[in-house]
Amino acid sequence: MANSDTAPQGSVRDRRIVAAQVIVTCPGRNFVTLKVETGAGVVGLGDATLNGRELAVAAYLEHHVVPNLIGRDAGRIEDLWQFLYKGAYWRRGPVTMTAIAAVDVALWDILGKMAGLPLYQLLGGRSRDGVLVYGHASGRDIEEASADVGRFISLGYRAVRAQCGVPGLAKPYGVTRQKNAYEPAESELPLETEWSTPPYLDLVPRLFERLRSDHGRQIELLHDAHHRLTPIEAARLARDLEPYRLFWLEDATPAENPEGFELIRRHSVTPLAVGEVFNAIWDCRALLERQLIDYIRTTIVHGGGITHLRRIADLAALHRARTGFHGATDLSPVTMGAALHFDTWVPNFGIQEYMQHSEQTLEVFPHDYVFRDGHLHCGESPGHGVGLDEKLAARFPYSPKQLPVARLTDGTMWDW
Ligand code: GCO
Ligand code: MG
Repeated sequence: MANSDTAPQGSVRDRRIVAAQVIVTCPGRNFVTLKVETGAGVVGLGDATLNGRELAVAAYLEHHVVPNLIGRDAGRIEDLWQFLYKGAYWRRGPVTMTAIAAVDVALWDILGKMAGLPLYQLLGGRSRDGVLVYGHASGRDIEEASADVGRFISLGYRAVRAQCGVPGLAKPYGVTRQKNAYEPAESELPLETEWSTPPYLDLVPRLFERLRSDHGRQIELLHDAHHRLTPIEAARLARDLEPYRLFWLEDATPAENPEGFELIRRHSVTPLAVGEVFNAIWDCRALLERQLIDYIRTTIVHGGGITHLRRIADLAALHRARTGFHGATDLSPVTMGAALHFDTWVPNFGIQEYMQHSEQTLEVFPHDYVFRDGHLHCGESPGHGVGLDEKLAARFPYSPKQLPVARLTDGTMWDW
């Protein structure tokens, strides 16, 4: 049954899955990749990286998913998705949904390669010429952050996220401490960072006032509050930011409680983005149906792959919300490649986050997407267009790293 409609074993059309392998590599940061191979020798790749919890997904794949894949028809993408989702009995959750996403993306990659078509073509074809992206600017103070926004503008970016150090707080979120781009997972045990809301609420409107005065009103500006505020604090920030016309304010308050977003909406028209920590349509449902957000951040790798993201994007479209996929460096180039094909097709596209990977990472994952004039362009090669140099990957073994935690100045655990 599972394999009844595939061609004879070993023929060029043999879609049976004959091998699936989990590859963990750390070219500067950890990535987990699933490689699936068919009887005809077609290979598909899926990203399975869950920052700080990489080996949990690797083990879930190795022990609980891969044995179920062998012998099945790689062309039955939908059925395999339903099998992995419903068949586990234990539904949803970041580990499970990331593992399902890895399989799903690998199978779409295989389908594209078998058809000789880029993934966006399989989804329904091109809806736009390029994908608008936003880069990550930051600074230890307003001065530095504004200079960094200027640097992104000079590189051609049309949208920039800006984060800034908060007076009196060491190790603020989103501000780079090395000369490289900001990378949150730096240490084997979580880095303890400090948080205090009042100086932050005082600073952020001043930051954006300065950015508008230095860079004008053309550039799109974004900000990530990273789940730190209570609903009423978030409402105040969203209202105070209105004069500076943000593209979005992200994760203004933890999203487990949709009522919090009702409170923000009551006070402000600043567009809101949420969902990078969601993993299923059920997490997105209340916020979308109650018209409480404008952009949905849930992306392919943590949201069950392309098959499930199509459903989330369609639900968002009903409420005139648009996609704004998470694209931090802890999502591998495989996710970026797949996301760019999805972004190229999806009718209700908003923006794509683009936090550039290091040179070392990009060497391990050869890819065909390119940045031009503030946009990323997916390539035309069959599938999602991202590969893995396994020899090079093997030179960078797994290195345990966790995300930081945040505490209030009196030591109370807070949301990081
Ligand atoms: C973003 C995110 C990231 C996350 C990271 C966690 O908007 O890019 O908030 O920086 O913190 O992806 O692993
Ligand atoms: Mg974020």
